[in-house]
Amino acid sequence: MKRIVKSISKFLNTRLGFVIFAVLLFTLKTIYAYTTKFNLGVKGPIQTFLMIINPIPIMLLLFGIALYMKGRKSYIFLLIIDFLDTIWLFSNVLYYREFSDFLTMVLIKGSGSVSNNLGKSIMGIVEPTDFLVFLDVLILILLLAFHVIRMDVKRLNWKIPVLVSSLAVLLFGANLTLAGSDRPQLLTRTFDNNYIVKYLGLNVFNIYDVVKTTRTNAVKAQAKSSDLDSIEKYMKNNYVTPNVEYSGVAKGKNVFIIHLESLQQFMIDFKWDGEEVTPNLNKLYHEDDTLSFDNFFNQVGQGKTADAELMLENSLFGLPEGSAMVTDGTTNTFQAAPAILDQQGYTTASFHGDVPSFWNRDNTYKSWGYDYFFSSEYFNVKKGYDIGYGMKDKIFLKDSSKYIEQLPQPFYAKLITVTNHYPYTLDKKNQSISKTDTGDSTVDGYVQTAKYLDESIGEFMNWLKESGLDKTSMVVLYGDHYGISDNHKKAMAKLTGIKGFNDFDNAQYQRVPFMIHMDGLKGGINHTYGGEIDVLPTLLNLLGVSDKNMIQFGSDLLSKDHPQTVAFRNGDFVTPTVTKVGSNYYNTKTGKVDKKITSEQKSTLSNKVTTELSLSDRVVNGDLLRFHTVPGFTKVDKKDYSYKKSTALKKLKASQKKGTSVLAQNDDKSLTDLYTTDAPELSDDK
Ligand code: GP9
Ligand code: MN
Repeated sequence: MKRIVKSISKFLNTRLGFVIFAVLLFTLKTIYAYTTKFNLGVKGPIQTFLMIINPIPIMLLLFGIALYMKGRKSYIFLLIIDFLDTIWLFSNVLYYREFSDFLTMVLIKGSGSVSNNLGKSIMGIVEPTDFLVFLDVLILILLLAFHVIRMDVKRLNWKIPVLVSSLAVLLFGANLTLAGSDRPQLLTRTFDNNYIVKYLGLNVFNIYDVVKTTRTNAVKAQAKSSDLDSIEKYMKNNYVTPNVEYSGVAKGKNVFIIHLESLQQFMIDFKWDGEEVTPNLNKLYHEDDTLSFDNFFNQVGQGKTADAELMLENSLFGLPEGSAMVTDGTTNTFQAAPAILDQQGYTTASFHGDVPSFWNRDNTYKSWGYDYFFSSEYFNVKKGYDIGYGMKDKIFLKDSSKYIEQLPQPFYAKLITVTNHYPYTLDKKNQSISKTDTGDSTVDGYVQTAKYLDESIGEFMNWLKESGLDKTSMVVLYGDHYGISDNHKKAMAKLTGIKGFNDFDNAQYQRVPFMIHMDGLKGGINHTYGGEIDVLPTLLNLLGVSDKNMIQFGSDLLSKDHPQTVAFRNGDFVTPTVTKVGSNYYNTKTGKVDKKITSEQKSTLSNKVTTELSLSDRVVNGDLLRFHTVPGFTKVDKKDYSYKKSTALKKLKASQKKGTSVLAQNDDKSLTDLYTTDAPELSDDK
């Protein structure tokens, strides 16, 4: 034992030993911070392992620099780096407590959007245990000051520092590979800052953030207002006059946008086990006062949900890589649905049962002008309520009703469901239909979660009826993207009965539900080809708002002039006659390769699609909307918005004085009791 202590102390008295000891202490305190100060959502052994080891490579690299030096200054250097990095960790702990997100370059540069007077409130939010993150620096200083550890001042053989740095790089490579295997496309799709910290560590997240921000800033800095000329011209030349028959029919109505996670159109009227999977949606779909679309496609890229949200509320395409909400949501200028309607007297709110940082919603929604963002922080999320990407839909929708009833009318409320999300797992007590039998574990659970989603929508629609909101609201429902990717063609063949389900079929199965339901609306099933990019112009026309001078890449689906070329993010497309997938052109009606189509026809269609995609990319990458003025539209000032729970709830309460919320109109008696749900978790609570 004595011998071990002696050899450890001997090792610590070497510079290499000291560096390794410092890395170890830093790792321990980081784990402490990860587990007690942040909410990284670590699940399973791989993620736990990565969370524990991810500080090691970068700290070894940084502290290892001390090995290239000699004398006392090498120790001082290490302590300074240690101290500075700890201040950084400490700042993140405080920022996270307030905003559930990490500090980024954009925030620090104080673009004004989200700095939110952090300085002022720091004293109010700091907790004594936060200072524990400085403990390791203190220990190292004391050990040196009291000569428990002696400084090793001689120059080391150059091979040692080189070896340590190489080891650090190697370890980082291993960390990255393992992270990539657990979460493919971690860095390209971007998702959520929490993910990068969980997998690669806080420091790596910062480096990643700086590189990414520098790159996007450079493009924006070069962009000038004249870049907009060709885009404005394109808009003018391609403007589609909306259908006047529908202009303003929903003027002044409340608007519900219901996001049906991963729901594909083929689930509508689909039967399994002799039973309809989505009876509630089917009923809506066939109702006389529902405008239903059966040739409506999702057009998302890697940003999936985020791309769908961007298209639906801005009529701008997602980017070819990553998610525009993440890369540009905080800084760009937008002319989005919430801001447009806000200026028409609407209260605007988004509801989502997940953390606010996912897809950078917490920042992007401010740029879009959302008055409120009710994220998981606003809900009482108990054990068993959560499933993968947030609260289970039945609980989420039910609990949203207490905020909905407080929104001053007219309001625009978006509700984002999550339960029907890959990998489509659902606890036994929530299952109400048996799994399909394709033998593909991803596909087979899909009908169960889709049915659950449908039931939750049924309950919600029922509440709208009970509360009287159905008479005063327009309800828009849409599926955001495919649920079953093209990696499951075999299972899809079995499920749909399409023999040899191929690329053409996969393109056709990008159809997602899109329905607009409103009392007295002239409905029916509309066969127009269109997609998510067309939603905003369609809704604005129904709401009686002119989009004439806006930069929007879609057009009114109800217009007889609506061009029916649906662009996919990768440049493929579908029209009523032609479907392009890769280098193949198919006849949309027969599914056969189209041999008659001329190369001229091919390039006309292809050019139209690629021109639109690239013009949209130029708007987003160059932040060109900052140069575009729309008469009557005031630019959003992000500083006007705060989603801090206490501030928002105070504002909501104060807004009751207007007397326009359903709650106020019901003499302040809550209508949430009228909400019936069979969510087993809620009856367990009683
Ligand atoms: C997360 C949820 C899922 O908040 O919206 O996003 P997705 O994985 O579908 O893009
Ligand atoms: Mn989604």
